[in-house]
Amino acid sequence: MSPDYRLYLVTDERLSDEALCYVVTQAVEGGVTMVQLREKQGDLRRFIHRGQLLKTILAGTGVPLIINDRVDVALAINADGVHLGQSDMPAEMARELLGEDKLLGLTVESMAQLQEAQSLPVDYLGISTVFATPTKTDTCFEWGVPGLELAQSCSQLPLVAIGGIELANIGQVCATGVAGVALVSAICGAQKPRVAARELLARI
Ligand code: TZP
Ligand code: MG
Repeated sequence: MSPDYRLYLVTDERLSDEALCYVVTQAVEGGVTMVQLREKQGDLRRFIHRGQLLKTILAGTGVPLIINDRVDVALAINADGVHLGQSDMPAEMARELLGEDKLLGLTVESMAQLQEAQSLPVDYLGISTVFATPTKTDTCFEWGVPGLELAQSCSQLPLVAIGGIELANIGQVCATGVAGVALVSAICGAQKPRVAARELLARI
């Protein structure tokens, strides 16, 4: 069965362990189809610990757990996949280590990267960033909706759009035909993550 990328939650590392577990539990109840654990600042122990917490929460839900950046963490906790950036381990090496059964995603930040990625052994591409977002300020390019349409027409691989996506614009993003949308603040920052996820899903 092909993965369901439609509503892809990327976690906010500022959440405490308790808040992280709460958000993910609620978001899954609300219908998120994929969860990525994203930890940029903390140490490796913390990353692994939080990965184990989410593995427990997601067990039996059918929602895959993807680890951001780190193939070793994904292997250590037997997560369902890895999401790489352009400066992480090369996709070929990650695929070699992960085997064929794990999901592998790669962020692309330009048309050139999108085209280059078509021949890589990845399952999907993250299109970053669609809109400017305070959640990630070191981005170099905004695709916008027209850019997303162009990307979609050029890619054989499923695309997951990320950056500044919220209830107000998710409809126009999904209308481009992308396989999914990835969000941090629209769910992690919501008072009621379950309600937020449900409302977002309803617009997809
Ligand atoms: N990569 C590109 S934009 C982004 C990441 C991790 C953050 C998206 O966060 P938000 O809050 O959904 O705009
Ligand atoms: Mg990365």
